[in-house]
Amino acid sequence: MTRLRGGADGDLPNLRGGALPRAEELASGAMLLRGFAESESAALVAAVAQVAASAPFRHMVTPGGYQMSVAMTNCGAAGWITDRRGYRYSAIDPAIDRPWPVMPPAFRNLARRAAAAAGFDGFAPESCLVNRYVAGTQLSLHQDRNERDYAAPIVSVSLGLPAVFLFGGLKRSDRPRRVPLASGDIVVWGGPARLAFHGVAPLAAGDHPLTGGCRINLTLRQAL
Ligand code: MD3
Ligand code: FE
Repeated sequence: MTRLRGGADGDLPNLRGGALPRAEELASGAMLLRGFAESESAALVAAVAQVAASAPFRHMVTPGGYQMSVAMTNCGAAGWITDRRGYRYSAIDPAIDRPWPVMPPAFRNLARRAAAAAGFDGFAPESCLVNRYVAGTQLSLHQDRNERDYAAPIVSVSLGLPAVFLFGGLKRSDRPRRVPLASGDIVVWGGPARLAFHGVAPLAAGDHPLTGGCRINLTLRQAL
């Protein structure tokens, strides 16, 4: 168990006489940084609202014809999309036929610091997918394979209602671990974990001071 700088209360003592563990290696290359984004979370949620004012959240359709229960939008030079033609990155938001909104510098800077804290220096994401979950929304097990270079990690930031993240193995049939994620938590997914199957269990209803009845997840990627 290691402790990293960056957590809002990373240096506070606790009743066990030590420091709270703020960083946990979930698997080789997968580092959970609890509370890493806590102190900036309100600013991040405000920036998401700005992005969504230009590129509204929408429920995309999978190649198989199913509408996703997760609502999505993007910012940055490229955004992840799906439709009947497949999964891919696009510089244009197909809903409005315009480029995605600029990535807020706070997103890029936070992702760079988190990646560095997990051992990945020089992370420079040009794409941020914003996922919005309400009660009952889930994301079924999948791999992220639409990026050009699997050597770059993916940085994910959880905001608002807590979720149970499902972290599987390199085969779909590997039984996933259940990892609770709270607002302000960041996970850096690199190394062998980069191609692990993963998903999100159905969101429990709740009311969070930052986001009300939803959970927002940012995934920052070097996609191009
Ligand atoms: C593990 N999003 O957008 S983020 C996705 O909470 C996605 O919205 C989830 O999976 C969410 O593709 C999970 C955590 C995450 C992202 C990418 C990964 C975990 C990952 C790539 C490889 C392994
Ligand atoms: Fe994913």
